[in-house]
Amino acid sequence: MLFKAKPQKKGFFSRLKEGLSMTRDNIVGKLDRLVFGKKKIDAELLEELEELLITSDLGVKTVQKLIASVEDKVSRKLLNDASELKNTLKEDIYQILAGDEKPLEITKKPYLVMVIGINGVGKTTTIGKLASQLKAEGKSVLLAAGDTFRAAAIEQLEIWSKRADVGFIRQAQNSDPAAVIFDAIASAKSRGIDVIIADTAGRLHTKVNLMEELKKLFKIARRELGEDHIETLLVLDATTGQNAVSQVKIFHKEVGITGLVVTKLDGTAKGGVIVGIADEFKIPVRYIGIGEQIDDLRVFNAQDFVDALF
Ligand SMILES: Nc1nc2c(ncn2[C@@H]2O[C@H](COP(=O)(O)OP(=O)(O)OP(=O)(O)O)[C@@H](O)[C@H]2O)c(=O)[nH]1
Ligand SMILES: [Mg+2]
Repeated sequence: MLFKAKPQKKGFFSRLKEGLSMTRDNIVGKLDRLVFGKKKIDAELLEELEELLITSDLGVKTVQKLIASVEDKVSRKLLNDASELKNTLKEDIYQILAGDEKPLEITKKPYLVMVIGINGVGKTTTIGKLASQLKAEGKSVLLAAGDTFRAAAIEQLEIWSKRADVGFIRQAQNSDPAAVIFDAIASAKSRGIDVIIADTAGRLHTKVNLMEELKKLFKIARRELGEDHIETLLVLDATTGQNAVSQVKIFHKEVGITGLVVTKLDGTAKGGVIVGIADEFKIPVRYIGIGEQIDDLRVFNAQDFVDALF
């Protein structure tokens, strides 16, 4: 009799580690090469370190902070040898990320998760993954097709709703997205649904009329449910690097972001951007995306992240 071993599902941590491999190579690989064979932490080494971190998308302000911390430790003789740099940085980066670790808590019913962001960052995919996770936790979920611009967008969300085995609500293409949200809320209330997750059309954060439309969605949602029933998740594509920073700024100013999702960490060397964002904005990173499959969304955990990175 022939036995065929089922492909082992890789452990949680090893999948994360694999996903972050390009970023790890970019930051830690370069760091290893930088300190290799060196002993003294001198001005020249610090300058090279600064450049290395900046080219790793950590963001200028954050890098200056990290360098200042290294200098401080060197001057206080807490840090003496170049070989200790890696651990010091790991600890400092952990401290930054830990401040942003605050998992999404669904405390009200129905709860509305509004998923926003620019085109192609991974909103719809993230919704599918999140729906599947919440369903596995025993919650009833309804997906709302608030991206009414493209018929394909509505269909894409419907496919995810089937994959995740959750409810789905839509209207015709080009209908008012505010009406879809209104409908979804009414339906969730009458059916006793726990969580609505609303898709929205990708929009350039610099396009004024699209931002106005988004604000209208929030106005309806807040009126129907109240602020404390709403999580506003901004989805960011890690491959865009520092561009993500300006997206956070503008979306936050316009509609108020309560959580972030950083996707596509698996396909990029620019994952360091998450450190800069955590440092600059006090907005929790709720989830990270490390692949296209339904189970490739992780609750953000600072310790796991730095362990996988270093
Ligand atoms: N490698 C990788 N790909 C991802 C991840 N998340 C999403 N994608 C891919 O990114 C592409 C865009 O994803 P969508 O979910 O359609 O993005 P969107 O923000 O809804 O796009 P629009 O509706 O056009 O604004 C798809 O090919 C996804 O499979 C991720 O974490 N890793
Ligand atoms: Mg979409």
